[in-house]
Amino acid sequence: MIETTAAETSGVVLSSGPQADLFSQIAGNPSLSASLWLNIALAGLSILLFIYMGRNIDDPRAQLIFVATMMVPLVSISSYTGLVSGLTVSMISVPYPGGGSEEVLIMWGRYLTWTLSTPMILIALGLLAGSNLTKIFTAVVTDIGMCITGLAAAMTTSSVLLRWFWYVISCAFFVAVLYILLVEWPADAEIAGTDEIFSTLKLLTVTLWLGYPIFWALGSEGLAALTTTQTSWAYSILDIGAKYFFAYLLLRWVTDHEGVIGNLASGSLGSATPADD
Ligand code: RET
Repeated sequence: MIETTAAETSGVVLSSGPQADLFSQIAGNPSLSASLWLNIALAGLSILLFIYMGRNIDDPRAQLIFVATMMVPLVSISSYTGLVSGLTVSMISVPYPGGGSEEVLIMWGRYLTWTLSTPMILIALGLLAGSNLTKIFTAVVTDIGMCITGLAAAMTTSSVLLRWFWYVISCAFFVAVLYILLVEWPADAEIAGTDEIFSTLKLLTVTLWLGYPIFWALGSEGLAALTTTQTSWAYSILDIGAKYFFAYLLLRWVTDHEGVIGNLASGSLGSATPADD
């Protein structure tokens, strides 16, 4: 008799090969699967809710904030579909600082899709703060640098030292992002009159974003103090706060204060020195 796996009997496996094996490995681990499916469900609900919330927004700058924020759950649902299907995960031989290496399931698709989702969060925050193009550009490119070098850290297997060197480079980019979030934009938001909501979102963002490099270091990509499933749950929970909850708070404020955003539009985005006149 030919043996069939749980995934095969459920009728979802149509092929065999490395990707199908990874898919079966994830599907066969209920907790790991749940950490991914929960985000697919929440991203789907967020998309529907945000479309509904944004239905009457007329001001172009408020619409731009909406589009950028809407992209966050849209990228997220794509990201988690890539992970759960086995497309954007690999078995990688991770070298550990104590010596030796281990073959572990690495969800590298996360780092790749953060390259698309995190700039959207920063664009929305920069627009909300009434910041100028220079600062928004700087935040976006240093953030992309952080994500791509984080991907390089996760995928480097040749040398433990170089793996962690990538990690340090990524952290350096992150410091630049934090500087803009903590120093530049709060000052802009004060002038723009959006400082109250900005400071709430800044606190949420900075606190949760700091969790990512911490869990990278503790997780299966770093020191392996946590298992792959625990690491995946850590990122999934951080994602719920940093994406859907963040986006909900921001969009709720924008729908209630469209006029404030509209008044910002005439001044800041085009000029090099925003709102200091
Ligand atoms: C990595 C590892 C290398 C060092 C640093 C990292 C930072 C990641 C961050 C991710 C934020 C992701 C979010 C996703 C939402 O879609 C790449 C983990 C600094 C801050 C908010």
